[in-house]
Amino acid sequence: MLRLPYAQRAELQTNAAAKKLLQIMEAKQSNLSLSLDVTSKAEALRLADIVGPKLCLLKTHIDIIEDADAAFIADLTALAKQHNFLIFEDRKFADVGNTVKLQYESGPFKISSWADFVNFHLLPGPGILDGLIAAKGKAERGFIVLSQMSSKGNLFTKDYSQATVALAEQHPEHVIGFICQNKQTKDPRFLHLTPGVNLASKGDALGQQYRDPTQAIVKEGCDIIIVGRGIIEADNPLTVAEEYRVAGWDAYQTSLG
Ligand code: S5P
Repeated sequence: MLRLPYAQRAELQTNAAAKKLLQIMEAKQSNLSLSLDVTSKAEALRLADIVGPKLCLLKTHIDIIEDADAAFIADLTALAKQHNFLIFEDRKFADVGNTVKLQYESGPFKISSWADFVNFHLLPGPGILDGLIAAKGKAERGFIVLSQMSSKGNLFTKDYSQATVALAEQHPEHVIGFICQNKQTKDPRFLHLTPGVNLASKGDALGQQYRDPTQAIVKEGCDIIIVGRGIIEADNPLTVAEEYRVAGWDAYQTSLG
């Protein structure tokens, strides 16, 4: 499955945040996203600082950080600048457009003011994307639609996944790509971000399913690997993050042919 280099794909982008992400991927030789699934801001900032130089993208679940506050967001966005990565809040919005607009721009987290990317389910229909687009927030931001999931027994069907691709194709300036397990479209404008990646494990006791970076990128055609516990539970997160970065980059080089 041959692909265009990130630099060329950056040129095709009409979404400024996606263009920036592809430029960072090229500059840092990284298609690695860390899933920062820890519950204290001190641990989150410690990990983001250590592993940040290896990342193109940091994925957050802001609602699991017990002491999250405005200072945390300020510190995290400062680290993003310092280490040159973007931030993706994995909020998985799934409500009617007006509620999602409020969840995205209001409440304690004001996600639209700091996250470069957020993701959403298409389950409620296309009004959810209209709600996200209508929200106030960062000038440069993009939306990622969940087209598939990594978990055992999930209810995503082929038709549903195809509907998410059709939506993305109608809004390429807003929808920058997919959370998925394999390639959804050959259109090089869209990024395929894939969770369920681990070098040492095949899954967990709660339905997660893993494969390695080579499988995800070379065989399944994904672009960005999302890794959580594979890195954050390692004795040396920096060393292991570098292993994932190299594995992801080598797989990308292979996919270029
Ligand atoms: O299908 C999915 C979609 C997502 S965004 N499967 C997932 O696991 N995720 C997220 O990726 C999940 O919420 C978690 O934050 C991360 C995977 O973490 P890991 O520790 O299993 O690598």
